[in-house]
Amino acid sequence: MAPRQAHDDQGIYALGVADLPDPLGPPGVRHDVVIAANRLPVRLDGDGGWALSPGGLVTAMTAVMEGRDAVWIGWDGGLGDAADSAPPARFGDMALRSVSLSETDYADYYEGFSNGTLWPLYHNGLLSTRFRRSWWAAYRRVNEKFAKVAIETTEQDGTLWIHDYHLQLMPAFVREARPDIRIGLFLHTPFPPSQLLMRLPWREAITDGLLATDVIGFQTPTDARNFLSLAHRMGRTEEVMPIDPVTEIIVEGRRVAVGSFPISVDVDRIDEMVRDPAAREAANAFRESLGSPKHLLLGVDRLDYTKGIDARLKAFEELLRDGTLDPAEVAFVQVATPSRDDVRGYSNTRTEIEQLVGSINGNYAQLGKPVLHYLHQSLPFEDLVHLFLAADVMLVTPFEDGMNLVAKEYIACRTDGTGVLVLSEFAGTAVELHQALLCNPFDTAGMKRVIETALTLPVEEQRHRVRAMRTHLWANTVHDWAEGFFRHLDDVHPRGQRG
Ligand code: GDG
Repeated sequence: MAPRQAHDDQGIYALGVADLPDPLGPPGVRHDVVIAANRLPVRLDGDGGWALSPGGLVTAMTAVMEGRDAVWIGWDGGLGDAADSAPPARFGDMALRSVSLSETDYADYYEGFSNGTLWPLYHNGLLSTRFRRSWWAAYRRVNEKFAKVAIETTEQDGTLWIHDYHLQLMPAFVREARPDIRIGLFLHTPFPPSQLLMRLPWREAITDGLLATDVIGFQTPTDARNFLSLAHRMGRTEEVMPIDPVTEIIVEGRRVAVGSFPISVDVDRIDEMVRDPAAREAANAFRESLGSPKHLLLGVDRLDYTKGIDARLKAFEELLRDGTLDPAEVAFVQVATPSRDDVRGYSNTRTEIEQLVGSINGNYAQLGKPVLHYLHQSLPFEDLVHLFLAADVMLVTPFEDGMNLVAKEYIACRTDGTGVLVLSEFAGTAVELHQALLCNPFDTAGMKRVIETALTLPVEEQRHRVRAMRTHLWANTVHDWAEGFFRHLDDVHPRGQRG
């Protein structure tokens, strides 16, 4: 098959395979299930060892890969050939294969195209989106690099599950060289309306990259519809067959399934942690250490401008200012996990948030008793569980979020049925957890009213809502999510059918 050509505003980019290795690549250890994501799931801890990284993708995938013959391909976080940063060959059940990045790759592919172009564009252009041709060239180059490793690592008729917006061209490179591989891609971010995506000078190549998969998974039906509308506008869909819950399209005579596969959490693991009596004791001790406030509010997010941390702090500040909240009765804990520190825009977000924290405590704390406890740190997951157990009200207020696992983790921790989840309408989670108190993070007055309602919600009403959300979570776990995805791959591209 001739390499597909994709236009951009500077000419033609060939998504060809001229430089790719022979179909099965050089001999080596091959795996049945290959995960590809920008980063390996581990990072150096402070003591020179390796630990699991925080973040939604890692949390979900480590849960579902337990006990499988899987390898994870990703960047190890080092630049150039720094041997001291080489990750172990295995971590837990999973083999690791690193992809190395040069400083230019990092600046142009990661900071540039992935986080300066795609991340803001896919979050409705929240921070100004920049389009640079050198970033695009690096994005292509690094996607090709990942593809080469996947081609070498995946066994005949094996499964390659690619994750997220960093690697949307990778399927096209892999498909050209290894049509036997069953390729799935799951996008953890939202997928924007085609009207917004059409601004991207390389929209054809991104569309074709995604269409080279067998299954493309999105977080919500809206994201899937947005992609289908783009593919239609690009004239790529030969036939469209809605087969609930996916839509199958025919692309160059090949079936591709496009659907919504809402990601979830490992509820049984969380339940086990919560039912340990030591967890309840830790939560109580934590609450006492804050002076046993009448109301404890909590926010847990990666420090990212999409998460709406500033919006919720402004609402909290106004509630204190207008006397609705009494600083003697309330405590707010905000964990803002360090993230993408060196990407443009993130340090401004951090500065803004920290100024708000200073101003709120400056005005409303008492000596030795802050009203707002702010941690710019990554905590062990056990500590997060204790916080979820201790908090009366969980504030999840992103401006735009693919899903938001924190909201689901909070509900999974509330074994006694109490607690209130205040949830942005613009998180994918809001499509599923209807019993949360929904808010619009762009509307400060509205958000204040919702927080007030949350603080006065009768316990019976809390239980009614939390129980309904727990029932939904137990019927839709992270394992169900992964199995659903694999099932569709088996259906669209049965093992051994091509190649
Ligand atoms: C993307 C999409 C989508 C957070 N701080 C710490 C920590 N975490 C864990 C949480 C949770 C995860 O990280 C964050 O979940 P989010 O859903 O907010 O995810 P993002 O990182 O934005 O990632 C998002 C997700 O992918 C999954 O598809 O939901 O929409 O943007 O699990 O508990 N974990 C630990 N320490 C921390 O300080 N251990």
